[in-house]
Amino acid sequence: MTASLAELARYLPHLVLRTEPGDLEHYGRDWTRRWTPAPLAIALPGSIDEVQGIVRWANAHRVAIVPSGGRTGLSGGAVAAHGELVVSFDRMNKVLGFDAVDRTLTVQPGIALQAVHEAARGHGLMYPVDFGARGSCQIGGNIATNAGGIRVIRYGNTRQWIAGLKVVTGGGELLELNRGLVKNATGYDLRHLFVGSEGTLGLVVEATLALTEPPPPCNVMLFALPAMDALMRVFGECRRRLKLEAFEFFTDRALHHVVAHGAQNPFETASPYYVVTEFHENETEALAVFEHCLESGLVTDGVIAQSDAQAAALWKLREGITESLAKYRPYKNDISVRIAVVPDFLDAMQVLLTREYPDFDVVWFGHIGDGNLHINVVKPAHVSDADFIAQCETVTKRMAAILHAHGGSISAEHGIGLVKKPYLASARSEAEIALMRGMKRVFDPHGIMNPGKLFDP
Ligand code: 2HG
Ligand code: ZN
Repeated sequence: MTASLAELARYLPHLVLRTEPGDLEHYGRDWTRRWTPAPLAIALPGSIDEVQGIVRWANAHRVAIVPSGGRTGLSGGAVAAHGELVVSFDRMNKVLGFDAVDRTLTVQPGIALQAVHEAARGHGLMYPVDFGARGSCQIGGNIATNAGGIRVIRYGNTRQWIAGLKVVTGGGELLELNRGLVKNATGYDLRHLFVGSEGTLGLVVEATLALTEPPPPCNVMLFALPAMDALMRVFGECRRRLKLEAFEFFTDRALHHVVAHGAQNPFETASPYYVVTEFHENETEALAVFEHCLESGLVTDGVIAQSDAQAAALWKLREGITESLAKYRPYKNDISVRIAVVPDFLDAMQVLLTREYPDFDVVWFGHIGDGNLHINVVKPAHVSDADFIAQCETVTKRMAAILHAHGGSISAEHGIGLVKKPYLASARSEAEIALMRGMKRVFDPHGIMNPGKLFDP
């Protein structure tokens, strides 16, 4: 143990500190698996006081802090590869309170998203942000990245559900932001600055989440589509006639991987594109939409779930994609454009990717109803890791230029972290980035909070 760590242990005698190699490895990385973890130690605070104590100590010793949730991030935001102190919220994972009148749930940052869902359900309500990593990701990380997921189309991103936040800034102050108020016209809403700040301004130590009514029982339908240009037309039809909870797409390559990983393909013949959609209406209205799309040649096949088990099996085809690809450690892109621009943008992307990756396995899927596309590129066996990353980065640079031309964003919901840092300027102006740097200096005067993420120090 270094002298400064020994001092931290003396200063906060109840703080759990870990330095075993297995822990350094485990807590030093996220799902990107590109960087070798090398943190100084792992601190597992049990209270807000301990978090403040850690930040004070880190400022005094100029030790960098990497906040750590479930580490399911895909942009390297939770990577600790340079002797940082990882602050994990694994021990701060409780529900602190529920308010039936305000319909809010107050939680510690280390609670898993799924546990938030269960707690809300236990009160007859719903926390609507949802995505595949729900069992492992933590609410603090969701807030730090303004996580999106499969129900943004109806409920919006995490930001919309944050009624209040307690944060410890990089300077060590404890701020209580918005305190659950519905209306609060008192100047800058600092709460929203912390949502999506990727741990660069401070640490979220408590969150008050807004809850809502659960939807009526929903139906889940899977469509097979013959061509990419049918996608947005099917979306238009579904959005016009159905109250959508989700509208997600994936390609035949995605289906191939997810089926190889154990999911069931309900179709006998292959199609290039698929859509899974969930909506409030009954089967009759859904079948009318399906028949209209079939007659117009927009879809070639479809299945409507007849039970919860079948609905889950259809969802597995979409939600299982990331896990089915994990063993290849694919290069990931998470991009967005305005919904109106999606068709033009898809055309431009198809030209780029067909030209740049003629023989690569390129897997497209995502939240197409939000204009958010995930593009995973699998490394061919004959290409080295370094050449693969170099080629993907060249293509991403071109993609960033196309995005810029279409007014889009290089990161829709995964954050910038380390992976997308070189492309930040394609989505944010020089003036914006300068202001962001200035804000970091205000909240984190010694630059100890997640340095090197989002932009270079
Ligand atoms: C999803 O929508 C996640 O499933 C992960 O955002 C996307 O693995 C990915 O690229
Ligand atoms: Zn996603």
